[in-house]
Amino acid sequence: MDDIRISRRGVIRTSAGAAIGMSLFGVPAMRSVSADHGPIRIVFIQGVIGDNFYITMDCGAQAKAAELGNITVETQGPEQFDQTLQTPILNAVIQTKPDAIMMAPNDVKGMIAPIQAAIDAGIPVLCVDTSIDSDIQIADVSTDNAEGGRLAARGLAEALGGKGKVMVINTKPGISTTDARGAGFKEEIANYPDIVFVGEEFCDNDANKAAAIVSAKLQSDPDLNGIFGTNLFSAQGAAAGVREQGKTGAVKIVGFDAGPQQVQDLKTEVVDMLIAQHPGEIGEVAVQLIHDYLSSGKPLDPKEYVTGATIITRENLDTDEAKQALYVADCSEYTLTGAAPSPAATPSA
Ligand code: T6T
Repeated sequence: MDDIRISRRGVIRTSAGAAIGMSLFGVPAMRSVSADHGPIRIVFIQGVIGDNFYITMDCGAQAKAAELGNITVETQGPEQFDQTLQTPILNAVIQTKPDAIMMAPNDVKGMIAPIQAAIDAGIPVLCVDTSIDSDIQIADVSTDNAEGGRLAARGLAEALGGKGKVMVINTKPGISTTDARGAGFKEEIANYPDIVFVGEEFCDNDANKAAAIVSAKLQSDPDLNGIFGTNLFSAQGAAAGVREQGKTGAVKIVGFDAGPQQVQDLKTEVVDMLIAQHPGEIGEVAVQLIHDYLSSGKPLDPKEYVTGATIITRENLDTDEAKQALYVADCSEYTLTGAAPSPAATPSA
């Protein structure tokens, strides 16, 4: 497997064989603190509530707001990853006229008009994690999800010794992040001639549905021996399905994210590799950028920022680096990383 880092200017591939257990992309740097701004009220609308990924992101946002001073972050989100639930929340938030909104839109197309309504009301919107098919937002901050998908394919191929039958369990179409991970995975897995890709199935971001899909698939296709779960719930469900079918170890799983149950699944050898995003960094960088935007009155340039990810395996689980990448259940477990905004790679990089 390649050792991959995504630098400020793009993807750098170095020697093969060293990626597992390494921090991948995003190089945190300290950012200077300025207090010469009036009070700033930010509302953070999560993709879904109760997800350790967004909980950790909130902790990063709160920690950065406290560091900068005179900034409040109020957090809420829909009960499910569903644009019909997220839109009324955004509409209600617009009525309260915050200084800015940071949000993880539930759908690339369906959330454009609701976000436009916020902008029309004079409220700047910054997209965190997920995005929309538009450039009306002041900026985007996210993991390089396509590269994450490619990385998952290489990890799964390595776990399978380059030979097998694999599938993807995804959330639902229209979510920018998981769409990109699925696409990156499919693109990369095609480079392995002895690995058969049998398809992608969608679980609606529901771990129980993911488990049912995987159980059924293992019964109908007993040769299936590799699964990529594109996010926390997909991967958690895939692991449950494999466990239910008594196929622990025989079926290899690579999962995106690093929630508590996923870490447990890694320890009990149901899962082989996790790609932990750095949601705390996303929250920190988002608050910094909103602060910069409101303080300067100038458009953010560039508009796309990328944060890092860390590969976690049983081999490196006990290292400080891996422990720091695990998602938290509440903010008492969170420490400010000091990550600075890192522009996404440009095509010319
Ligand atoms: O994987 C994250 C996030 O990046 C994605 O957009 C939605 O799912 C998660 O929140 C994990 O559940």
